[in-house]
Amino acid sequence: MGEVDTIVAVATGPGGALSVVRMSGPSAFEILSALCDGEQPVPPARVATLRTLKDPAERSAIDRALVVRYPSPASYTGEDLVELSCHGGWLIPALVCEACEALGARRAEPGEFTRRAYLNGKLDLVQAEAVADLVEARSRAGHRAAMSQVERGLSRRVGELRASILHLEALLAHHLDFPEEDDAPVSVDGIATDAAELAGRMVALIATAPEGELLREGAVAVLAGAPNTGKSSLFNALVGRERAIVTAHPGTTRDALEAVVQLRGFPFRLVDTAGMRETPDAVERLGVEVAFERLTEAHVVLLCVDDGAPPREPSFLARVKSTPVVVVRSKADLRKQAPQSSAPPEWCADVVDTSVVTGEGLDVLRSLLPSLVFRGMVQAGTEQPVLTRRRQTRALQAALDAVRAFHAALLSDVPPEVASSHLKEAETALEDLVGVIAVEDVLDAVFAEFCIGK
Ligand SMILES: Nc1nc2c(ncn2[C@@H]2O[C@H](COP(=O)(O)OP(=O)(O)O)[C@@H](O)[C@H]2O)c(=O)[nH]1
Ligand SMILES: [Mg+2]
Repeated sequence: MGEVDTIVAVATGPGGALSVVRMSGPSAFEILSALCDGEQPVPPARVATLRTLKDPAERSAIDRALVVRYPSPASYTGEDLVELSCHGGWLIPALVCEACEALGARRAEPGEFTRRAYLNGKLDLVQAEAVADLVEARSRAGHRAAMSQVERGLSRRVGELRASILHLEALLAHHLDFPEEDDAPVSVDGIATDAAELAGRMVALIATAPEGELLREGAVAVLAGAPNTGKSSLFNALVGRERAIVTAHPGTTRDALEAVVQLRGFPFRLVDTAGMRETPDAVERLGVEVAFERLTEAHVVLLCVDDGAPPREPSFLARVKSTPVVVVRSKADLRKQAPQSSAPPEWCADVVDTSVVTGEGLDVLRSLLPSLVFRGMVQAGTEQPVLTRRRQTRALQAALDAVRAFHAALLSDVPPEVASSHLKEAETALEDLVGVIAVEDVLDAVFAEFCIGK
């Protein structure tokens, strides 16, 4: 790695009343002094101090800003870091950055502050990823998962798994050292049982991945059904504003409209489609094709029907066999008598009567959709650690495969010394997952309960 330089960037979004300019690196304090033209006293560490920032070339004032100095290592990046709260808008933050650049700083790359924080051991990789998710969260559940990862929820869970691997290694070492002991505390069978238990915990964490990954993207909920069955009206009611065009004339929605909504705090991408029907109209037929395409990426389908009759499975659902389907019997306010409630047919998850006129059934849908798509999180609560990225899932899967290989090797004729190489693999996979781990605390935990040297 080359010489570390000093980076600068506007940390806040453009156009606000205030902006924060951040600068990190070995020259940060020097540049700050020059920015304050060397005459104003250097602000004390970690105390917000008012300073006039000056243009280094023209010596003219750019802004009066609150300056905070964070000496290394007690800063976000672990380096000397300066935060300048200046006036916002479009020009001032840019001028402040340019002034810092003129004094020797370089514009930061995206994510570079957090990258430095990781490299300096301030965050592990999972936490660093979660910082990005936190800023981009668009649902409360997504926010909670990101916050829990920032607070090391997932890192701790991975740390526990890693400690269990080290424990297996230690048991194996003990077994190899004292194989003949009659009352040996560790038998091969015992180690195999522990390995199977560990694999089970890994499986449970991996099982959170499909839902966790959807927290960032949003689950796709597609409104399908024949024209005029109230799809667009339902879309508008769930989105909460008049987005889609609603008309009494069948076949008006020709495109697929999409809106991001939160249902009980979970992110959904609600997709309104053209009705599914045979039509001679070329434009409408295109819409029907788009509807079919969107169906294939749905995580849940809302099949709208506008009579109270027992629903029949439409042929197009053959395309989405494994996706849960909710039958929405719309326009309930128009029906004279409540339709008989019977058990939903086996091809659909539930049947809900709705009316956008009275609001009937809308709350049922708002709860039902998260419970179908985010079932595990709804049941376990959103405080449990979940995997939210492909990278995390792949690493954990690699670790699981290695633990299973270890288990299989133990129970076959493979010498235990050889079997143990699989444990090393599993360990490496988990290390890759969180980046460098503080090995010390893991080792401490292992040896506290394992008194091999007594
Ligand atoms: N009374 C009543 N009319 C509805 C309801 N939902 C939709 N409609 C009417 O049914 C017609 C078709 O609705 P629309 O949402 O455009 O159906 P789409 O073709 O499936 O998108 C419109 O005239 C709506 O006003 C409802 O819950 N109650
Ligand atoms: Mg429509």
